[in-house]
Amino acid sequence: MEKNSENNNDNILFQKLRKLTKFLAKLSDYGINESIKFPRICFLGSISSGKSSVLESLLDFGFVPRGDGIVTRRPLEIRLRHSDNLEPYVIFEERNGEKYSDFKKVEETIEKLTDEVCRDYRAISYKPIILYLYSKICPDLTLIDLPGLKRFSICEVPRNIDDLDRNIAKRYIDDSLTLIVCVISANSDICTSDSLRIAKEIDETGERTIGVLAKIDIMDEGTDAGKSLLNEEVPLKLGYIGVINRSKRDRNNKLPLSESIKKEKEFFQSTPPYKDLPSEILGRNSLVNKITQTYFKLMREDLERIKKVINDKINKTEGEKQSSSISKDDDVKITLMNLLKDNSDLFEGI
Ligand SMILES: Nc1nc2c(ncn2[C@@H]2O[C@H](COP(=O)(O)OP(=O)(O)OP(=O)(O)O)[C@@H](O)[C@H]2O)c(=O)[nH]1
Ligand SMILES: [Mg+2]
Repeated sequence: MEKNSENNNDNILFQKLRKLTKFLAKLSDYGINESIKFPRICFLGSISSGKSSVLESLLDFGFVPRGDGIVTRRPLEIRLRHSDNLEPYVIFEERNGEKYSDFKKVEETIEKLTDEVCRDYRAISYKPIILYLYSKICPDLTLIDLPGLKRFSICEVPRNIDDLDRNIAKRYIDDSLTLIVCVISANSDICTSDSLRIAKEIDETGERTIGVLAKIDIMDEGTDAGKSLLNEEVPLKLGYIGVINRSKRDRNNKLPLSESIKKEKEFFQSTPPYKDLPSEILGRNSLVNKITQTYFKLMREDLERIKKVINDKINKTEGEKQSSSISKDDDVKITLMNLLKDNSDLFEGI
C-alpha cells in the first residue's frame, strides 16, 4: 500500500483553506450565517502532460492513477471533506457508502470504475467518478482531474474521442468559480497547446487560469523552458509555474513527496537557466501559493461581504453597549474583532 506521506500535515493549501472553513464555522456561533460559494480546482491539459501527477503532488494521498497512455478516462471529482476521524478514508458515490482506507485499493477502484464505463482502453466518458475523501487535515475542497486532450494520432482512434475530450473540459471549466490549472508538458510546443487555447477561449480575462509547465527535467537536450516560464511565449495573466513531478521510476521506487520536492528544488537551484529565474515561478510550493492566492481572489466578493457583515455587527454591538452596557455584547465585539485580526491573512490582497 502506498502510504500517505507525512507531508500532508504541512500541506499549505490545506492549512489556509482549513483556516477559512474554521473561521466560517466560528462565525455561525455568532449568528453570522453567510452562505459562501467555494471555488473548485480543475486540472486541464493534453494526454500525458502530467495533470494527475500535479494534482497528486498537491493532494499527497497516493491514489490518483498516473502513467503511460491515456490514463484518466473519466473526470475524477475528488471532494475533500474535513472529518475528525483519525484515519483518512474514501467513499465512492458508485460503491454504496463502502469505506476504503487502503489507498492502493482506492487507486484500483478508480481503475475498475473507469474500465466499467469506458470499455475500450482508449475511450473516454463524460460520466464522472465522484469520490469523497474524509480526513482530519482536509478542508472542504473539490479537485477535478480531467481526461487529457487528444491531439491527433496515427494509430486507430476511438470514434468518440475527438470532440468529447474538449466538451468534457469545457463543461467543467465553464463555471466562473472554477480555477483552471492548465498543465503543459515542457517538452511539447507551448505555442500550439490546445489546453491553453481552450482555457483562453473560456476564461477570457485570464483571472482564473494558472499555467503549469511539467516535465522540465526531461526536455530535449539544448532546450529549456525559460522563455515560457517568464511568460514570454504565450502570455497568461497569472503566468506559469515550472514543476517536476514524480517520474515513473520515482513512483516505482515509492519516492515520498518530501524527497521529490527536495529533488525538484536541487534541480532548479543548480540548472541553468532556472537557477537565475525568480523562485516564485518554480516548484510545487510556489504552485500551491499561486493556487491559494487565486482561490481567495475568486472568493473576493464573498469575503468582502463577510468582512462587512462582521464590521456591521461590531458597530451595532458598540451602539447597543452605549444604551444598555451589557457585558455580553462586549465579549461578542471583542471576539469578532479578534477573529478578524487572527484571520487577517484570509483577507490579504483580495
Ligand atoms: N520525469 C518526469 N515525469 C513526469 C512528470 N510529470 C509526469 N510524469 C510522468 O509522466 C507520465 C504521465 O503522467 P500523468 O500524471 O499520468 O499525466 P496525465 O496528464 O494525467 O495523463 P492522462 O490522464 O493519460 O491524460 C507518468 O508516468 C508520470 O510519472 C515530470 O515532471 N517529470
Ligand atoms: Mg491523468
